Amino acid sequence: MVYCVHYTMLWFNVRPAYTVFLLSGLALLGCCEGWKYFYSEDTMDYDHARKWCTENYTDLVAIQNQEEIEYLNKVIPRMKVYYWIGLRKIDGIWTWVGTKKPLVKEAENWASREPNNQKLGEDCVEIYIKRNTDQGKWNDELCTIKKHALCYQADCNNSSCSGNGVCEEKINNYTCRCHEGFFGPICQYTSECNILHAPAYGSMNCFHPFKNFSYNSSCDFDCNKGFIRKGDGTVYCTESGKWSTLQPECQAVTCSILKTLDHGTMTCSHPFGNFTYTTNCTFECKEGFLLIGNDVTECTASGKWSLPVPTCQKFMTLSVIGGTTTTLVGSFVTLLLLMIYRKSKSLLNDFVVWLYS
Ligand SMILES: [Ca+2]
Repeated sequence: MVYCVHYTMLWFNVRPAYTVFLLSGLALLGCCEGWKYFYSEDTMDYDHARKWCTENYTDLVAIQNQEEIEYLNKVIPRMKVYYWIGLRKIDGIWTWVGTKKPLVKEAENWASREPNNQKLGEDCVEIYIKRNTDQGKWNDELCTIKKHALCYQADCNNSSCSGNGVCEEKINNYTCRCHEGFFGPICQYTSECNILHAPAYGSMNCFHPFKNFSYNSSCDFDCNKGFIRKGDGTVYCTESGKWSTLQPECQAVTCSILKTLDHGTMTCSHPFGNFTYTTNCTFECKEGFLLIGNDVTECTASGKWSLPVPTCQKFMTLSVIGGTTTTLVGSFVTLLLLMIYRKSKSLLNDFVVWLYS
């Protein structure tokens, strides 16, 4: 709670017909201008008094507590007639005209033997300012009787609490009840989280409802083709100024680990880690062995190898009937077949496999 404990009195001529005075609060924390009271020099019936207040200020005063009553009795001058306040009987119930809320028992401040409805139809309420007795107390009166209007001007508006809190009127002051995630005298500050960046091999898309990387900011993360997100896809900046969870990472998709060939070699490049996305492996067979299949394969974004791993087959010896052994060099046969089937590599492979099986 912040209350202004000092005030100054300033005189203003708002309109030629009326001189009003302004109680300007010296706000603690230097944040607030103060809740101001005004009264009319002229007297008027209740309806005109309310009209005058609502046209020039906010409304007839709505008494909130005993402190306000004491304050008004202290600073408002005594007049021949007293002042209308924002309380009147509506459908038989004493009601604050500004809020339409009924007067609760605890807030009653009637003068002794009031409300007495003495003149019948005493449906409006005046406040005794600086009366010899019952100072600051209320009396029900005929609404048609002319009295001074006692108005207030609220300070709370949409920007009072930076749009981030509930403004509560106080005497000569207002206070802000800040929404979650905001703080400061007028809720001008918000919790801030550390700045995030797009992950390696991924992207980040953030939404900042208030301020960059502050309370309620949210960031979505995606990973490039061939990478998998490790962690939540969305993180939020919380009230405490910390992210809801750790920023996710993008890890390369993995393929099965390949082994080097029997009777051959395998040479691999691993741009993003062993046997992961875009790993490229080349195969060769030792001398005297023929490579059956494709000599290159690559780890794809789906986690599968682009082509099966080849094998190395030894060149074979063919036996000829009659005990004479003639060795045909496998490479010669292969060269011949290559010439015949050069346009159909798979057929060639099948044939070679059949030949040596
Ligand atoms: Ca009365």
